[in-house]
Amino acid sequence: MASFSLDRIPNNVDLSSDPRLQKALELWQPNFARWWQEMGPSGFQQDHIYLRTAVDVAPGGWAHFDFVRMPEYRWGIFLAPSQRDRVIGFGDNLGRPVWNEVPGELRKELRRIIVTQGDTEPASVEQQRQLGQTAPSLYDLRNLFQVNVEEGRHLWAMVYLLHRYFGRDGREEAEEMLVRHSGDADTPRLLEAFNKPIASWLDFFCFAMFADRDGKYQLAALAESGFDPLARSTQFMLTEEAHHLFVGETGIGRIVERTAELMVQDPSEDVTRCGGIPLDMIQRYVNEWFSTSLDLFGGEDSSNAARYFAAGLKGRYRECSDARYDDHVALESAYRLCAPGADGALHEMQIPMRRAMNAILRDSYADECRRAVERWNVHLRGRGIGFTLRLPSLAFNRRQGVFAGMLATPAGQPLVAAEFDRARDEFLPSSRDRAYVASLMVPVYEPGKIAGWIAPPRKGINGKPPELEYVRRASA
Ligand code: BYC
Ligand code: FE
Ligand code: FE
Repeated sequence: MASFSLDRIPNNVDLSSDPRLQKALELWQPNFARWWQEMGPSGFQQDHIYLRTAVDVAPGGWAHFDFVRMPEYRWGIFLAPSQRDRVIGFGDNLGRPVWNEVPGELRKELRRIIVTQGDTEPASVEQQRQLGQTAPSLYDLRNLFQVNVEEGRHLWAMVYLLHRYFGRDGREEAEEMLVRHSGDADTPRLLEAFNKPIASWLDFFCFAMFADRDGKYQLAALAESGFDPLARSTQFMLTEEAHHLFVGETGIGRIVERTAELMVQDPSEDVTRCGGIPLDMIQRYVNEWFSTSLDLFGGEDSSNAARYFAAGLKGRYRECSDARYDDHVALESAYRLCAPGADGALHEMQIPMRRAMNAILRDSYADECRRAVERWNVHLRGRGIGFTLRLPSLAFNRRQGVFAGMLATPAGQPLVAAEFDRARDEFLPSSRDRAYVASLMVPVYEPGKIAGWIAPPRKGINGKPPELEYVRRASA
């Protein structure tokens, strides 16, 4: 492997002027390279893949597309341009200048936010490690790797902040990012969704649709943080995130389209007989990944979230950038929280607004998810199909927050354990569903060809045709 030089890191943070930081990153980089080889995409490392690389932050020209081998991808460090005289937009420090160094009294909180964010990025790469072996097309294979290298860059973004602003403990945290592994019994990733297997492409598309979208909302909240380097770093990460959400939403959309096509061709036939994924099965995967992703918002009633808001570290979705909130202090108001009471039924109660910040961010997220699901339903209705895909209730299948441990139907109806056990396989992917989906996962690596369970993409990447050879196999 070519010896590593910081010149190879595209950056706009003037890395070369900070020898201490440079040295720290030079020590970390070989560990990252080793991690990528051992835990990153299995196979394909010698192939030439049509990838986008971030090379700048200018809106029109931030990305460069070319065929590259993944180990030679140039993981860069970019901050969005600083805004002059930017002030904190919410909480107790409202109107004060943003911080360019870590305030001592917020060090612990900031470190925790950055570490939690950073941990998810390599975790997702680990979870998706085997998917290249069963890609439905070269177009999809390329999209998988695009997402993977960009999650790698997001790790670099958080590691840069740790190295630059947190000294010795930041460097230790950066090391830990490569020591914890998704699903590891002793050193798992920090958040539950990032320890679950992503076993099939249906899981992958659901993950990109729902978990990456949590990423969008968390990053958007951090993009308005009073700690300016975090705000500028996450702002730029959001530009890449849009593609990840596109991969998820259009991935599920294309499966829905293919299933609809099979249903219209032969209305009396079970689509599994012609290799399609039935809509009720897709619904169960949606139930699973939406509920898992809701857990990523943390507790609905959270003193941590109240502290982050009070300090000006993390607000609501577009807290400062649009007009949806008129009160950025949020000390006088309350949030109506629906939660299970002692009787097991759902009741509404009031909690102080600041403690509800996780719930409010989650509400914005769920609204956006609902709009996307509705786009799939428009397609089904257009085909004359009566089935409607739905997001499950906030109360369904939760492990975090007020609904944790409650048993409910996807519609939110409380159940006792025996009822839930009996109906479980109607709500969540069953072992039969998983075996069936797994049976469909056979690789299609011929340019322009597509697996039978998914419709082809409408467009290719970066204006190229869909049938371009997006991955040129080294040994094919
Ligand atoms: N799993 O007050 P609470 C992305 C813990 S995704 C396990 O309820 P808080 C991406 C919590 O740590 C975006 N543990 O919530 C997507 C706390 O523990 P302690 C990632 C959990 O603190 C796809 C306790 O429960 N970014 O980028 O407000 C591919 C009570 O906490 C979970 C961020 O998350 C869970 N799900 O935490 C690639 C942003 N939820 O302190 C990438 C940074 C909560 O009692 N993180 N706990 O030991 C945060 O802002 C917050 O830490 C959380 C919510 C959003 C996670
Ligand atoms: Fe990311
Ligand atoms: Fe992402």
